[in-house]
Amino acid sequence: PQPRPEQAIKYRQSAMTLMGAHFGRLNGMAQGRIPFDATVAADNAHLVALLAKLPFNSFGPGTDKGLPNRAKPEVWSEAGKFKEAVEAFQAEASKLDAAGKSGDLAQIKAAVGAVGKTCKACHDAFQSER
Ligand code: ASC
Repeated sequence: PQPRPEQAIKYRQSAMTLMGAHFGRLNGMAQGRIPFDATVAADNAHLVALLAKLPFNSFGPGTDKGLPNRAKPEVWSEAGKFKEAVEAFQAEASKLDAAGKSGDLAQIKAAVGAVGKTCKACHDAFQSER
């Protein structure tokens, strides 16, 4: 059975929160705000790639309401575009994992930038303002 809308919303929001935490550490290292540690970077990149698989099955029909959330109606009315945006993000998250495994800060920085663009593109199109 499908989870209730409130469970689906809570699930996807939780996954997004965790992605933000782990991506934030990489962003900090990419920007020099957090000292670069190749092992920590690799672990966080792997977690982002795993977490990237989680939230997007929880935008099923009827999950626009049930708990406060910022999904725009376009998630459902432009489902094909939403799927493309999700897949672009997931592809960049996989590349981030590979960059993390390389241990090379320049590669990690490039991959963090590319992932961040796909986060922002999807949020701009499909997430409403606070
Ligand atoms: C983050 C975060 C996002 C993205 C986005 C990148 O750390 O929480 O949504 O990066 O801001 O532009």
